[in-house]
Amino acid sequence: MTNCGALGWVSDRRGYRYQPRHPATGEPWPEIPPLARRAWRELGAYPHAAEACLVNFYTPQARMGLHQDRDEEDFEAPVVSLSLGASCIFRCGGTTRGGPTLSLELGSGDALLLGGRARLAYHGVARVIQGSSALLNGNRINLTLRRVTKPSR
Ligand SMILES: O=C(O)CCC(=O)C(=O)O
Ligand SMILES: [Mn+2]
Repeated sequence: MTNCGALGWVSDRRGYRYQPRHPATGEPWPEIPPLARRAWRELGAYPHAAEACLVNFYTPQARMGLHQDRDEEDFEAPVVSLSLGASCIFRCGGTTRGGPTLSLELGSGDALLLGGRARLAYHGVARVIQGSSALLNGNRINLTLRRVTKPSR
């Protein structure tokens, strides 16, 4: 729904891409909040900064289909995902579409890392759990932190 960080994930008629400015305002995205940067540093164990922090907003009815995060250049970098507000049922499978998945509940404050062999795992949000949190009026926010470009080593 929106982004912070050096690069934001946008979609329009031309497709999907990362870009440094908000498509409507032309402004740079706001900085990634310090607590989210700290989660990236401490959980990600990756020696370069996160460049993108996608902010997904889920109404109680919203879902996200199974997909891989593979529009980044460096799969050595993990994806760090932070959940806020309503809990959800998160599904995670292997690296091929259609394989078995496991379901886990993500609550407010939970962090999930897709890294190593799981970096390209298929994943998605099966549903938001109603009545699970007093925060955000039954809605859920997810922050997804990613390294987009390959660092020059
Ligand atoms: O909302 C979530 O927990 C997952 C979000 C996600 O997979 C994505 O934005 O690529
Ligand atoms: Mn994803």
